[in-house]
Amino acid sequence: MQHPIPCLFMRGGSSRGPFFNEADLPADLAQRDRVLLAVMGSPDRRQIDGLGGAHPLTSKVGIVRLSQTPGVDLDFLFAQLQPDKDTVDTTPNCGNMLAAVVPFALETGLLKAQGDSTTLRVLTLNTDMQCDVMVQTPGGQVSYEGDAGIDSVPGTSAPIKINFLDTAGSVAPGLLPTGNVRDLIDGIEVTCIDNGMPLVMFKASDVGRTGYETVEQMNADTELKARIERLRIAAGHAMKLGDVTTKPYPKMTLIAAPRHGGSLNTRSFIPHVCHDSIGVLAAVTVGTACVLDGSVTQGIAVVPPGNAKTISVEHPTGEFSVALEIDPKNPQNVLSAALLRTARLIMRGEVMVPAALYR
Ligand code: NQM
Repeated sequence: MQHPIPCLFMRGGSSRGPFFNEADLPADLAQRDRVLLAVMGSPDRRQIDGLGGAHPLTSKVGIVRLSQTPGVDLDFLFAQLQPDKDTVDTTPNCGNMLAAVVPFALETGLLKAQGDSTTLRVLTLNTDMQCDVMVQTPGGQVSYEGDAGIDSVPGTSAPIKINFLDTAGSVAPGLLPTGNVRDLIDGIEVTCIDNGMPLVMFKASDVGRTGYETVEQMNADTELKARIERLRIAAGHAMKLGDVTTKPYPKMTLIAAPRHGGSLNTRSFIPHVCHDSIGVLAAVTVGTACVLDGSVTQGIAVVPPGNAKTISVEHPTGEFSVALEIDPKNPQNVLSAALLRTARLIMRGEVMVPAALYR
């Protein structure tokens, strides 16, 4: 006997995974996590017995419900699973999966479209972060057709605009959790920063790399991975995140001068696999570091003038533009960040898990 669970399988930005209405999952969290592991087929490197795609970016789950918070429409809980581990981590955010939350709510009738476009306020429960998400809804239906392209996703689709309202100190205690804009940790100059995603940023040249290596070269570089894991563990303590050995954060970001007219070149480890592009809130956090005096980006990043800045974060498959609004009274204070994503409903139906999980 198997147990069916209603589910939409969706791409959100450059991530993908099953989305659930919270009411369709067990209320008991330990049981819910066992169910999610079965849904994805973890732990198993290939996730052969589930929906997971054998990569952290395709080992993600979205859980949605109507919000009870005044002024907020929807609550979103993001769960990061790993192909080969039995962990279900709901601590950090995912700005990519977030892009599919409003389409999910409209597709499943949780809420109704407002006109040709629909803007809803979403609270990400992982870090208590609010944002406004605007999707195209011509004729009251979610549209997935359009000319918005995002790097590392083939083709184009309808644009989804996300405006983040409060991102500082999402998981770490504050924007600069060590209290400094720059630290020397394990012999390397780093900026430890969290404007939506805890990151440790450092110059690729400080670990003997150019920063322009391919994803394949980065993933095959066991010496580099061991070096940055040592740095990550030390930085985790400095960022007051405790022992991060088994945690999916902080992510590690190698930086170098831009090469394609952007603001900064990056290679992002999430945290043990090199990202094909860069996470949404990782890009917001990198952009924020670019405007902070004294960060490790200084002297490398090309930052446009003015209080409304677009920071173009170069990554292995293109660039990610983040529009930052800077506090005119304090140029070190980023007030909000806006960006463009796309999403697509891939499949709707029921995912089957062993009935024994419900006994
Ligand atoms: O930073 C990858 C992704 C992410 C997370 C990761 C994300 C974000 O690309 O907001 O989107 O850093 O694990 O989906």
